[in-house]
Amino acid sequence: MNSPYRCGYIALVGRPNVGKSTLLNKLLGFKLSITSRKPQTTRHRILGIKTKETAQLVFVDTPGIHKGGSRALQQHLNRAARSILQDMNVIVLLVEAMHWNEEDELALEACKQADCPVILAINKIDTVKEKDALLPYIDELTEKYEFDCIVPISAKNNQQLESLENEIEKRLPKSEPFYSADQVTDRSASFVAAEMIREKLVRLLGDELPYETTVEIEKFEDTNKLLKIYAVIWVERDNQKAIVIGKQGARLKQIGQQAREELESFFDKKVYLQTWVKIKKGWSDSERALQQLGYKDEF
Ligand SMILES: Nc1nc2c(ncn2[C@@H]2O[C@H](COP(=O)(O)OP(=O)(O)OP(=O)(O)O)[C@@H](O)[C@H]2O)c(=O)[nH]1
Ligand SMILES: [Mg+2]
Repeated sequence: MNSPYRCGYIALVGRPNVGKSTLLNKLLGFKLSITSRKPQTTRHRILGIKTKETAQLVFVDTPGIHKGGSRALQQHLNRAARSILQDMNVIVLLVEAMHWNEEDELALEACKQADCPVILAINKIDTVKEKDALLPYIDELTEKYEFDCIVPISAKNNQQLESLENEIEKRLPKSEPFYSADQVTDRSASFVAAEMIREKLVRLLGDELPYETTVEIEKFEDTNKLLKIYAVIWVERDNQKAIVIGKQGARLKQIGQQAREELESFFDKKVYLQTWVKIKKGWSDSERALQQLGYKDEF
């Protein structure tokens, strides 16, 4: 009863697509960070704050650590994921059951450089048909580093998430909460809105649309009864614009509808959403354009 309050920062780290953002949303109990089947979905650091009676857990979802390409955006994402690790109280290194590769190795190397406990969470255990195969895999990972503990989980199916949360919580420092109990993220409402729209783009367009798409909120008006959101979807080329808009605007309409539903659920309010598609040539390769779109001032 009398145990002191705990509070601290917990980084969710790992290669792209292992389920970091899915795990964050499940731990929080609501959808904050966007997820998709495509690797490199998360592009920005985002805090998810969970306030409980015993502790405040400040989760940090990070872009997946991957083999760096030459493009400015990709390099920026790798740097971002690494720099986040410096000020953490606990790191959760997320890997996928039965699939360890070079990029996991990179993520592990980044964790080793940080000066805090590292919990290994082995995700997607629901996909392992032969449960016996998991034990030798765990043994193999144990050899790689002295992890503080290892918890096999399924973020998707809510398996073992409570154990993981307990392991995290008991490693947090004794401290008063950093954030007020009603704050769920450090990000603005318009950031969340832009991300939810981007998720629909990634999910609905899949491989048709390359990496060079981003969303900017031009206006965000919160009236008594209605949220009015005006968004621009930036692409690099004419043909990409046509893909996003679709035949007679069908694609864009679908994106808008799905995003609006999600936004209404997140903000618990009616949403009016207006979207435009515009072309900005070569933004993902240009340092200046990255800055303009908010990729450069976060760390
Ligand atoms: N079967 C299964 N799939 C999962 C599980 N957790 C996440 N996924 C799926 O894995 C894919 C990637 O999930 P994300 O949460 O977007 O992964 P991420 O690590 O945040 O990816 P990046 O942001 O690209 O680094 C999605 O299709 C998820 O539905 C799980 O426990 N089991
Ligand atoms: Mg993610």
